Amino acid sequence: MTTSRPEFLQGISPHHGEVVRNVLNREIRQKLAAKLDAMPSSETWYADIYAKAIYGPMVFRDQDLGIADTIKQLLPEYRILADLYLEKTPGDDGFPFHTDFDSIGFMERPEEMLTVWIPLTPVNEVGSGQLSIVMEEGAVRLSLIREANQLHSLLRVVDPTVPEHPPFQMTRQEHEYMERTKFTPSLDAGDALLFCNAFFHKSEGVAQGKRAAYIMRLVPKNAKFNRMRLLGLKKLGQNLAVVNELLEQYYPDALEP
Ligand SMILES: O=C(O)CCC(=O)C(=O)O
Repeated sequence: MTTSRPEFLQGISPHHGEVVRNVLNREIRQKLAAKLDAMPSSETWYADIYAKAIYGPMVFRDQDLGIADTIKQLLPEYRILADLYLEKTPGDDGFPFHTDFDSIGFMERPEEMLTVWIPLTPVNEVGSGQLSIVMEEGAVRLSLIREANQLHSLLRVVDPTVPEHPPFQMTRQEHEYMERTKFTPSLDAGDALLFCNAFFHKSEGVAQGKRAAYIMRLVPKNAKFNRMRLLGLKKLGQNLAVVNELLEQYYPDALEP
């Protein structure tokens, strides 16, 4: 676990920036890698920026991997909603600083979504494809502005009477501030970095070989979902496997013809 946690951060997100060691042991990692290797890359824009990207392999549901049980013990107050697999090679750009509201804007409180990022190859030095997150209060405030901006745009997808607003943009100074203050943990294969998706994060470069990461998106068990924004994401074709499941579960009437 990481040490000092400012009170404001604790208040917004109890797990942001936590590192948990050896969440997936070698045997599970090997089984997981074999499954993911056998699956084709998804047809998403993720696949344009990674050597291989599988959006929603849903392998956390496989009994023989036991991932859901592991997470249940680690984070009993959460439920796993989705997963993602990314392979990154030296030529890939990866993601610059971002938050994930475009795909998870369906939550009443999107900042509560928790990512469990598990490298399947060690990421313990520069050039190994680490993940950086930012925990400074200023950056968190900026991220919440971005959240408001993206959720506004998502409402507009369904309700054209919502007026247009210029897209969120980061200044050079804000970008430099994040680079200066980012936290880039050293992780072994199977360790996990926990972070809330409302907080800025970015993928660092890979100098050689391949970096593989298995990523899960979790929500508090009592999370509430927003009907209109779910419909907005459905209209945009974003994160459809999860969006359709949530609509069926919480707003089945919205799917009636
Ligand atoms: O693994 C990466 O390169 C990026 C992961 C990421 O941005 C995310 O999980 O939201």
